[in-house]
Amino acid sequence: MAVNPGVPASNFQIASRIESITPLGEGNIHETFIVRTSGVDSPDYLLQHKNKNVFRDVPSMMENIHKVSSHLKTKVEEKGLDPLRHNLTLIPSKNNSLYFVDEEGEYWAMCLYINDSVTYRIPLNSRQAFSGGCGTGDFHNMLSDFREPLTDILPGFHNLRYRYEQWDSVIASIPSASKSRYSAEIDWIESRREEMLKFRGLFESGEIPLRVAHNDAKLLNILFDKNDDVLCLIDLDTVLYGSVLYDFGDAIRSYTNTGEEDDVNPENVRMRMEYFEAFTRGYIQEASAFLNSVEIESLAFSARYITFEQLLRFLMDYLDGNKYYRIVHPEHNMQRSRAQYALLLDMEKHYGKMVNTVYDIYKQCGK
Ligand code: GN1
Ligand code: MG
Repeated sequence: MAVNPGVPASNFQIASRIESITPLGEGNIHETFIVRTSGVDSPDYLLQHKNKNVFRDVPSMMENIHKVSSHLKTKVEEKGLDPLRHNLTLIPSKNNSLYFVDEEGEYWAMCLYINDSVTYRIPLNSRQAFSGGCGTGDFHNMLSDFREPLTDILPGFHNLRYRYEQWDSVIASIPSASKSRYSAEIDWIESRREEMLKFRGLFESGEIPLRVAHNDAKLLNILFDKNDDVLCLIDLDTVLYGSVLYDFGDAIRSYTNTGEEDDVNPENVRMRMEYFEAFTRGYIQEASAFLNSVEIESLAFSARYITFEQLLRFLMDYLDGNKYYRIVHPEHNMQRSRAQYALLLDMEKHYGKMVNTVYDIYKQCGK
């Protein structure tokens, strides 16, 4: 949808004059703009047009973000760090709301743009993967004493039992010619049903506890500084009670991929064990203090679980007529799904090594 960000931008509490508004084209769901202001010392901002088709309760989403970022702000200040750089800062609207609704009923939100920060699609070196692990573990650690209620704005988001229900109804709704045409791809999903639902059982039994998670902890959602240290995790739209394994798994999916998430050529996509090792080392260093033994034992499988979930969701959206994700061309969701499938296959191949790596690192941490 073509939208005009000018009116919403001017409805937030920005002190200085707006100089330019330019699109930032990374997200699969929302539209994001960078709002530059005049004056050497005046900050810039990120403006987002929220996708209300995916996020049906934007007010509750913004309230969740507000609660979590306020908690993180206190933690960051306790460490003596600058919360304007080490945390996401929401900018209220002119009528003191966490969002602005335009004349067409579209929702907008704004946060501070953090200067001298970098995001990556693929890590440049192991040091970045290690830092990412520390940053993600630290994020979970800071939230481990968060006790406020959060509205579950995306019920079943990383719940594969729920995703299989959605999948079954999509498969039941498509013509049999499509089922034959995509039988190989459909088999990717069917052949893993049992193992994925068995793993799901660990969440359902409570052996894997409910904890606050980011739920979209891919590499692109981590801000690094120029020294490859993590500033903070961004894009908090999906912060919900869930499992830290969703974040660990999504991080491994994105950090270890040698290609793009939607690589045109699945041959480019492999799992890089070196980055798995580095991320895991950083993560365990920060998070071993509060993780239970089932969580530790499940770290390696969580990467397969989340990678599988992503390829299922991309494929399901493709078969369902591309209603959910933003796409650049009609085959885009299939291309994403194929690339993620290539990654899953390589993870399955390396799985034994992944399990041993987690075990060795955990032992070295003296736990
Ligand atoms: C979507 O829009 P973005 O990139 O923040 C999706 C995530 C996926 C991700 C894959 C609400 O996030 O679940 O992991 O694409 N967000 C939602 O890149 O579905
Ligand atoms: Mg997101």
